[in-house]
Amino acid sequence: MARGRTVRVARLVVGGVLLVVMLAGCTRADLEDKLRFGWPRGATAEAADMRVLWTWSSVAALTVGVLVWGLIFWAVIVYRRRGDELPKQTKFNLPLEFFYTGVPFIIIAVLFGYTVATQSQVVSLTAKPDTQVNVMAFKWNWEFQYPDKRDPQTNDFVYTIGSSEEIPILVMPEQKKVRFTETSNDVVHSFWVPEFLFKRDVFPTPVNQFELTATRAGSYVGRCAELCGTYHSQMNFEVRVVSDSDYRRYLDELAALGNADPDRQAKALTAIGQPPRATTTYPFETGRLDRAPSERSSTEGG
Ligand SMILES: [Cu+2]
Repeated sequence: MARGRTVRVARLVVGGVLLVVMLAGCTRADLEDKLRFGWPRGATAEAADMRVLWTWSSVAALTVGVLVWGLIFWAVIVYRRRGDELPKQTKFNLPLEFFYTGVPFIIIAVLFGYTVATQSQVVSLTAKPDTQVNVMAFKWNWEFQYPDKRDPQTNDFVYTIGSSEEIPILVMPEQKKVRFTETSNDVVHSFWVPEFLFKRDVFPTPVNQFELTATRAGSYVGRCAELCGTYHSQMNFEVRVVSDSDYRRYLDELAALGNADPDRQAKALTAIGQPPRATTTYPFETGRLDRAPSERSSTEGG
């Protein structure tokens, strides 16, 4: 029996050493990135913060799981039925009951603490963000104002606005803290960029504010995530994450064109070498309810 135990201990030690050697090759960030447990690769720094919480919550859950499975199999194997005699019957075990009430409470308290810490980090506002975008939602489109730049003619902030023909495009700089300030002109909408793993309701009042740091240049579809009426499902926009210098040039172009130019969004995007129209979504067809039922059924399958 002593020999069996020695072999078991030796195996554990070798396994532990191998694990340490394997993990030593990774930095903590590498390791966390591998241990995603299904968490999507978000395009913001905030999405990465939330990923860390998810990773370590999953590790904690698996640790508890392995322990519980271990105890179950141990009990099943070690206390197999040995005969017809009933095992000793006990009523309660006070220390054990305190233990299995106390330990889960400690676990949820720790998880709760980390959740609150991550949440307040993700929604925190810095004293001085790198730039700001005002998001105005209305039935059923979006307007994006850039308070960093004014139209020299009117002295209003430069802005772009979506229409039935054009998807509104929110341009933001990469690797910069962007403060979003949301207001609605009518009902409650919700600003949602799925690849940012972030969503925030847009109220007529109070104003909602949050900050995001985009970590990957690219085009990301944005949607309204609050049922706001007939064309709610078509209330799409696009976020274009560009370099900081392109972002500044975009604002300069908007200011040069002026808020009166209806085609300024496409022109300013072209000027900074970006596709002039949205690439992730398209404007909805406004005329579809005007058509005869027979026409509708032929294109929409009934
Ligand atoms: Cu909406």
